[in-house]
Amino acid sequence: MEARPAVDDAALGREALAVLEANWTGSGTVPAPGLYPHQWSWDSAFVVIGLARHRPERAREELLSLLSGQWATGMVPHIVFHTREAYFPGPSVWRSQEHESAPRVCTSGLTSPPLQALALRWLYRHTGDVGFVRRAFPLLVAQHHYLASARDLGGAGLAAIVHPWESGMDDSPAWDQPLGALPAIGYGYHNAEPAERHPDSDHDRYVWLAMRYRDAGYRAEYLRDEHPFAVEDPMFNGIWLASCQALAELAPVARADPTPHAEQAERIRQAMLDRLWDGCFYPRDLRSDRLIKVCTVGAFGPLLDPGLPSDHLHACVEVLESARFMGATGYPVPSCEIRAAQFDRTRYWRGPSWVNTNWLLRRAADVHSLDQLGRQLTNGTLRLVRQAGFRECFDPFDGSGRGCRDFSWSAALTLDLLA
Ligand code: 9WN
Repeated sequence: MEARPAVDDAALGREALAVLEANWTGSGTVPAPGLYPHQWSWDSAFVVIGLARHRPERAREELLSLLSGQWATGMVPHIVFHTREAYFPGPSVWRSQEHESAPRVCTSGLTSPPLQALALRWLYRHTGDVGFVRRAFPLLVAQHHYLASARDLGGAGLAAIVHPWESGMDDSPAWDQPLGALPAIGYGYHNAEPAERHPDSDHDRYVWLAMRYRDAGYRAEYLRDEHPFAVEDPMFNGIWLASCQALAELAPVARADPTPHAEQAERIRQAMLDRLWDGCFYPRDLRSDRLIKVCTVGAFGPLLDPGLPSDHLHACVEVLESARFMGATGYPVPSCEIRAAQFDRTRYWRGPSWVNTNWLLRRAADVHSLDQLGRQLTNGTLRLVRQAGFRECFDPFDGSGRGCRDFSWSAALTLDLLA
């Protein structure tokens, strides 16, 4: 493990702000220099959350800059390309500009966990900026409307992801089953990626799926009737539910009616209980109509809901604290349960710990007043970044850093955890 000189809270906070300053391009914060040279949707929302208290003006710019990529359908894309930096798949693959509903700036054609309303609520909590809430609120209502209409592919009130990239957890073992059901593909889209990221076979499938959707004109009917990958994911929907509740809370500020947002949250809760619960929350593969029975950190997304029934809450927390997850590793929270055959402490979303999922679970602990769990998550996460720096992810057993350095959400959420 790399040794770093001991840093106190104030110095760690200054380092975090310096990373975010360096990753600001003038039109958004990149997740990390080099590997991710554009603005990614949920990364950007985490940056807004981290900057809300310290640099509210920058946080507002960050959110508006992301929302400049919103499509007329309401869809907030998972990548907004503000600069011409090379990235694959870039604008020439997505071809967003061939679509009437696309914005002027180039974007991807997929979406990502809808964390923006929660981020807006965070910003409002720290700034009390009514004018900004009024400006951003309708855009987020449109985002939620898109999810409730174009993405309710199962017809039961949940939003389906149509690509592993939409989960934010690309190579999670949760997607092995639906990806394995795709035809054998040999497109040869080789990526010059380190082994701890995606093997070529997975990357081929990612690109193939994205291009099928593009070639179908990014149409909702195609997603419903033909697209071969459609999954109801508990983390995506848990975040959406939390964002619906944030819109309900912000509605009076925006002079809007909170009721539809509160009702939407209730629909999501009920549908997750009816469709994704089997002793723990699991993703549902809509194409095989089966639960995907591997327990990953995504299983804990519904904990973000203050209205989660107490039986379900206690069962989830028991799994989280058990030797399947936090109870066995020195650091919170492995991205896959460690007893699963697919667990791999070295590979991206198949084992390593991530600051963003730790932060989401810390938020869930706050929501349910689980103070000890909250402290464990906060202290464990701060220990990771103090020891290894603002890395992309971390070995859950020894805390060593993995992936990129100077990773924006690791820095941003550290600022929030330090507060
Ligand atoms: C594909 C930017 C993004 C994060 C995702 C993370 C990773 C991209 C990749 O990086 O995804 O979008 O190249 O694997 O999995 O959560 O938003 O940081």
